[in-house]
Amino acid sequence: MIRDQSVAGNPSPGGRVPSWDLTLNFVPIAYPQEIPAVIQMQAGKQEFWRIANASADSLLDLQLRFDGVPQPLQIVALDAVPVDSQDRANEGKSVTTGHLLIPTAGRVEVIVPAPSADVKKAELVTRNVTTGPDGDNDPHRVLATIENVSDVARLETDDDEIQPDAPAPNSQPRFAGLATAHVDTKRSLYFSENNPKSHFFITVDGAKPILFKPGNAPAIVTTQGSVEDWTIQNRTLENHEFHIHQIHFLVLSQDNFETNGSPSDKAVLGQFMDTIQVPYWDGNPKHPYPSVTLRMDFRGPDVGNFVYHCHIAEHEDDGMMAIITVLPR
Ligand SMILES: [Cu+2]
Repeated sequence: MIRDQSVAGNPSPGGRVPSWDLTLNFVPIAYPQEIPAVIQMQAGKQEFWRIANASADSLLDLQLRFDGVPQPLQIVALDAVPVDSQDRANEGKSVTTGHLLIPTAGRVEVIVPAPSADVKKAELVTRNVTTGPDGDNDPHRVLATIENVSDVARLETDDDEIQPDAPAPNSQPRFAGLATAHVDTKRSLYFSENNPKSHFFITVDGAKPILFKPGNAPAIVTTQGSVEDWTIQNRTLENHEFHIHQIHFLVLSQDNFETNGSPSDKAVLGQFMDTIQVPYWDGNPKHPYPSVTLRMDFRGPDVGNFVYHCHIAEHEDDGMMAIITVLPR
């Protein structure tokens, strides 16, 4: 569980001073010493890790390094949904990556190898995340060092006891056929800020940007059963993390990321998530805004009013949130 907290002594921003200190399972990794947590593992074993970025504002780019060499992270699930098995078309195929960006509120489940006995330095790190000219400083940090132990003192689980839940009779798998479903509506939304940046907005293109208030009228009204494609642009000079309550979306594309200096994240393409980063625009008027296109699935049981927002707490608290109404079928 990775969280964040104020940096002690209020150092001036920039350089390698982070905007926020991180904690790993409540072990503070505090600037300037930044003493990492310790994870004990048994050589030759693999472990299942469930990781949450429960920080308010910090973005993570996790990597496991043995003597400096990135190790494979076998992603089993993103945002609590198993990868590549949502339609039950195939069985539990993991997605392997060398590192993974986890937005604020993002969750990932991974299988990781333990270091062998001859590894001298094994570390779980968050790599530097470039958040844009107006963004926070999320520098490289070692979150944990991994200690090789012969006997891990912990609750061991007997694999034989793990039984998958049987599907309910006649149940439709969540997200079934979403990739090929009829799309009822396409919408464009965008993140923006006023200048100097103290107000933050998420707006349906063409509408007037307004700060979030709980009593606002819904910005979007749709009907249960519908499938919609939303393109969400970032028109600001810092990263934002799009999140919607109640539903997941299928990640269709990530556009103009590289043009503006951010990598797109191939591990999440085609997966079902509820939180995704839209990286910063570099301010060059010749560069199109970075955007993601997401297939929104309103075919489930959830109706009524709920919200979508940037999950960087400072941004949502300063207005970057809006209401959607899903009318009953
Ligand atoms: Cu934001």
